Parts: sequence; structure tokens; C-alpha cells
Amino acid sequence: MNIKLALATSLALTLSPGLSIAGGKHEHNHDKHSHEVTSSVGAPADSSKATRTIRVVTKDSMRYEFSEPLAPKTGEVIKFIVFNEGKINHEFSVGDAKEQKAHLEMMREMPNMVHEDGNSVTVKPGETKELTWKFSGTNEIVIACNIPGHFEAGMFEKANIKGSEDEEQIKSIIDGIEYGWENGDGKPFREHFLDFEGARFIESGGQNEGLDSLVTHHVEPEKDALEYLELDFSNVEIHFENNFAWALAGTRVKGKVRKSGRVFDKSGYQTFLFRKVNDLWKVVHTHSSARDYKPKKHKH
Ligand SMILES: [Cu+2]
Repeated sequence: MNIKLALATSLALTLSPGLSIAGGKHEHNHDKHSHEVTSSVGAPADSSKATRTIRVVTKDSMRYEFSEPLAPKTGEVIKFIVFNEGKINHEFSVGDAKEQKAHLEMMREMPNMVHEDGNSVTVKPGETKELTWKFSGTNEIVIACNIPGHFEAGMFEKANIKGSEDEEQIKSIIDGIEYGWENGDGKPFREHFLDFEGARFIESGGQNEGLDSLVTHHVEPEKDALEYLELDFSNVEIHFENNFAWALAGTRVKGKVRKSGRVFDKSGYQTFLFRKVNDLWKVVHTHSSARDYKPKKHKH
């Protein structure tokens, strides 16, 4: 979002391409054959820690059957007992959408390799295996079978990880900010930002001094300056320390400048700082940077 506002003001042109860090933390898992298990949706856990057990049946109709709704909560540890009732191999793999996409690409390149680590198990016909997972964060989790052709045929399951009350509150504020930028609506900013003497909000090398400047000079004028704006925050990561919190998000912003007809597509990162004031989380600072979007190449 910030990105977009930077764009609208043409500040984006001054961005230094060397400044952003390419790639998230889990992008390079698949370069190695000894897989480090990293995921934005949690980590493998010891089955003795499980607080819930879900039985999963893999079917040759390219579907999973779950014994109960997934509905994971952050911090929850679920033991999955995966049984293959079909006649061909299937996989039960846990990750976020991006991780599954990388995994799928790797399986396509190496179809005969049995890919198994703490994130996934492969079950042969009639076989039963277990996978225990501790859910963390509040991203969307994707359970997928990445055996070539299976995911494409619909063999996946998605669910949002429900966060704590604090996480849900911060997530909804970030959703509001996204909406505000996209629609040139200052209301979510006035509602959720702490207005204080000396407040500064930084976007791609430019800054707004005070909430009023942010809203009246950036958020609202974009409605007129841009023909369209699409903003997306992804992989939102929230951390807490008592009454202080910070969130990191990946950003992608696309739009078209009405006057010049210039189309832009940028990706980058956004940091939000929050303070809890009278039981409500308030944004006290934001910082973002973005550069021209370049699709990532996967090497294996
Ligand atoms: Cu399958």
C-alpha cells in the first residue's frame, strides 16, 4: 500500500534497486536435498504434543477426506493420521500457497523423487503415516498433494489459521489499511493510527509528517490520481511484546496513473509498529519500500 502511494507521487522512480531484500525465508528450501523445514504456517512437532487428531483419507478421485474440519488456531498442534485408500501414491504436504507452489515445481522436475521431510509424507496404496504440525502465524495454510497432476486436479485443502484476539485485531487493521489505500478512503487511517505530535510515516524514501498529512496528501488524492490501484499484503507476520507489537508484510501494488497513463507493478516490504492504547491496537509508525516487480526464478 505504501508502495502505491509512493507511486502515485512518482517517488517510486527514485527507489534504489539495491535496497530491497529479495525473497522470503522459505524460498530456497528446495535447492537442497536435505530439507530444512521452514514454513510461514508453522513447523513439524512431536506427536506427543498434539492436542487434536485428524484422520485423513487420500483418494484416487484426487480428494482428501478429513474426519473433522481443519479450522486450525495459531499455536495448536494437530496430529494427522493419513491413510491412502487408493491404488496410486498420494502425498500429504503442509505449507502456505507459495511454499506449495515451489514444492510442486520441484516435483514436476523430479517426478521419481520421493519427497519427504517434516512438512510432507507420501503414502503408498494401503499405507498409513503420521504427520504432526504446530500451527503458527495467521496465514492461509494449504495442504496439497504435489504428485504431478494431482494438485491440478484439485487435490488440496485450504484453511485460514485463526490467530489470538490481538492477532485478529491487528490483522483486521492491516486489512483496513489495504482497503483504505485501494479506495482512497482515509477512514481506516483516522480510526486505527495514533495521532500524536511528531508522528511520521515513511513510504519508499518519502515521508508524511503527521496523520493528517498522510490522509489528505496521500491516501485521499490517489482516488483521483490513479485509474486503478490493487494492493496486496502477503505473509503478514505479527510479533508482540507486552503492549507493543510489530508486523511485517510482503507488498505488491499495481496501478495506473490517470494523467500519464503509466502502469506500475511493484513489490516490496512493509513494517507496521503498534501500541496498545486503552485495549485497542494503534499504528504508531509505518515504513515501506518497493521496487519494480520481477518474477522469481527457482533453481533446483
Ligand atoms: Cu495425490
